[in-house]
Amino acid sequence: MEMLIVAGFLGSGKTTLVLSAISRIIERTGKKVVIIVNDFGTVGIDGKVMEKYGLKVAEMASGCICCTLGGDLLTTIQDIEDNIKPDLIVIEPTGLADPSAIVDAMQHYPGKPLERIRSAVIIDAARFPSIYKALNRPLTNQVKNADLVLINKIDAVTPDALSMVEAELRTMNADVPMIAVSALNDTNIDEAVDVMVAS
Ligand SMILES: Nc1nc2c(ncn2[C@@H]2O[C@H](COP(=O)(O)OP(=O)(O)OP(=O)(O)O)[C@@H](O)[C@H]2O)c(=O)[nH]1
Ligand SMILES: [Mg+2]
Repeated sequence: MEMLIVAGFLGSGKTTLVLSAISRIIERTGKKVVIIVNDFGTVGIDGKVMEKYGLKVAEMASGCICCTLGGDLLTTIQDIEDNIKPDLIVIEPTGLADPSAIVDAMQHYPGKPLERIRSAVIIDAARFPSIYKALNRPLTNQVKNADLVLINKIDAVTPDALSMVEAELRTMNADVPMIAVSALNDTNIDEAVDVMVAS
């Protein structure tokens, strides 16, 4: 079993991205996928959507995965492993969760050790200037520890603004793959999936 953590601040487009990427991931890899989200946010994921994609959704009712670290998350994952036996678990934590906290928590996972844990961090290009100011530290931590950075909502910013975002993010992590996408318009999602499923 592998894990993909899709992190990013509130409203950055995590759910939209997961929904647009997931059918491609399944098509590309033939994997059995489970998604864990801890709230459905502004984008409705209902049973019908899930059925269409052949997916199962486990919702963590009790708030932030990052705050309830340990017990809840590990139990949920163990439950999923025992009952569904997926090849891949996709986790969408709440906004402030640092993916590395989930990676750390998984050190204590009592089930079979995961083959791989990867994290993609979604950055909201449209709100980047204000997030950069107000949440610089958690933002920097997320970007530093990411395996993939997706700059989202490029449909909503000018090319100049996008270049500025890219330049700032590069100072936080010089080597990470960085892809500018629009989850809403399905722009560059194939490229993002390439990195997500790369072996
Ligand atoms: N313009 C634009 N809007 C987007 C894009 N991706 C997502 N959105 C919008 O941004 C809002 C938040 O998207 P979500 O996918 O719910 O974001 P989220 O990160 O899952 O949000 P939370 O789970 O509430 O933190 C919605 O209104 C989306 O339609 C994009 O690429 N471009
Ligand atoms: Mg969401």
